[in-house]
Amino acid sequence: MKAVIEAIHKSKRILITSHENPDGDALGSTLGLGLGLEKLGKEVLFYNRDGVPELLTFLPRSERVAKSLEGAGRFDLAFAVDCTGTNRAGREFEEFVEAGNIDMVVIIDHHQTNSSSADIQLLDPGSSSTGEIVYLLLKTMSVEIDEDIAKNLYTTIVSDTGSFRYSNTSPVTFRDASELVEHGADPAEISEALFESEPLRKLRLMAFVLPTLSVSEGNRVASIVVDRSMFEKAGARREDTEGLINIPRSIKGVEVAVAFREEEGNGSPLWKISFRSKGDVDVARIAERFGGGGHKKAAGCSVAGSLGEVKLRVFEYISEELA
Ligand SMILES: [Mn+2]
Repeated sequence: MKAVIEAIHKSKRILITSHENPDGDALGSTLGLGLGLEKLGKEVLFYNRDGVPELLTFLPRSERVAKSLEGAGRFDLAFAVDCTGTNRAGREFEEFVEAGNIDMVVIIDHHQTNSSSADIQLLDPGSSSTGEIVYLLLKTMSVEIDEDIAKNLYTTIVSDTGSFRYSNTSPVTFRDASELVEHGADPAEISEALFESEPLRKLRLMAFVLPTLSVSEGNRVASIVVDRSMFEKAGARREDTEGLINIPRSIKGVEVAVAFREEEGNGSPLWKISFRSKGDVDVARIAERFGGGGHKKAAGCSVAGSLGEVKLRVFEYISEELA
């Protein structure tokens, strides 16, 4: 934390990015941190490879998030927030760093597994969200938390705790949320924006996904599949798969929920796999065996191959972890 604050004080131009296909924690942390740094007189550029999904355009100042780094210039400092490694921010960012456009890179993250791909890493697996760490950082620097910052940071917490339902919800989470509400975040407004503003095409996609639901290991494992044909039939976008894993996760007795999502591969099928754990199974360990990562309760990886093959391998590892 001290090193990060020192780096901020020494910097003028700061770039802030997050992981591709960003969620509420990724973008809320990006914006909350950047708006805070602007209060310290810093020049900030917000960047995300995939931009802002429709669902998150309610985040204050989200229109400032750039989708390209072309002509962005040089930066004294860059933050990759909610990232297990700088590679999570995408190829363009990595190349931008490699080209020498940034003097120092800092990762802020709450995931358990992390690659040491940055100059400084501010990590706390005990935090519910990256936003909680950003909030602590801003408070430590005595940044005045205004309504825009409060709304962004409150959203990070609500997103990553599933509205204070998951096991990462701690007394600190409630304290932080309470303070952010005092600073102007409106819980009802943010909940409606996050959970009751789904595009119709997402519900159409769910109608195709639901019949793929299957259970194994005596109902301890449940999975769903989202393939390309379902996307086409529903007119859905990639971002519409956000939260679909809650379907298998919601079943009584399920300890491990899995979602297989078909990606645009070069010829051969590629599956993006998300894992959620409701019990003691460490799903990061399963994801890591396929070159992915995450934390104990939520992790992901990508695996190439036919669905049948990929499922077989994944379920074998899950079975081992359950045993
Ligand atoms: Mn997060």
